[in-house]
Amino acid sequence: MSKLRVYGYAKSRTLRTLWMLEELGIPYDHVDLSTQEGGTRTPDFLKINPAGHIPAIDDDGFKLSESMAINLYLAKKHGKLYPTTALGEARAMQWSFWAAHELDRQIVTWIVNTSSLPIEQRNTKAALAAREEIEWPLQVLNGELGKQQYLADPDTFTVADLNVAAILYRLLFVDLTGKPHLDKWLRHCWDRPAAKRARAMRE
Ligand SMILES: N[C@@H](CCC(=O)N[C@@H](CS)C(=O)NCC(=O)O)C(=O)O
Repeated sequence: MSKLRVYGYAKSRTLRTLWMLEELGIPYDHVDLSTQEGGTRTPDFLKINPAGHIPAIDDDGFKLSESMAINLYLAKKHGKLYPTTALGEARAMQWSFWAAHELDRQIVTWIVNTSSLPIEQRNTKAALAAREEIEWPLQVLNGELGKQQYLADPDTFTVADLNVAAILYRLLFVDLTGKPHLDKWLRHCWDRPAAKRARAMRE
């Protein structure tokens, strides 16, 4: 059986998969693939993920992409951070799909156009629209986390928390005053030793 291989550099959504792998403590090979200069569109990489995005994994011949799906799969396969009931599993999927749909692209658009890009390339209109779009989902999350400590299982950190907190990575550097439950939960999730090891790969 060959070692699991993860494709993608840590300064990308691959951070999410690296965090999960660090939580699981399983051996893996990291192919530090960048999105620059067509790195994700080479014939070799398109055999791993025909969609040409990172992260992607090759788990002994089983190829999978989409960060949320990869993490759900890995947690379930290795029996760690995976909810133990059908209800918990459903909630983990619910939160992962919700965050991917309502927050992922929007947060990237906001941050890229307010800080990452050179000033002359920033699109202020797009940044404002994205910031507006994430306000309600962030309020929803703050409200839920005021009722219970974690997302899928009220008392236990699971893949649901990892997936959503990973999508919110850039909010660690943003003032979350007014959303105290979200702020506390986000910092608590990223304070985990495995999360710190993953972060160290990009910071
Ligand atoms: N929904 C996907 C998004 C993946 C994605 O867009 N990855 C970016 C890097 S963060 C990428 O591969 N961009 C380069 C490309 O599309 O060629 C996921 O969550 O895995």
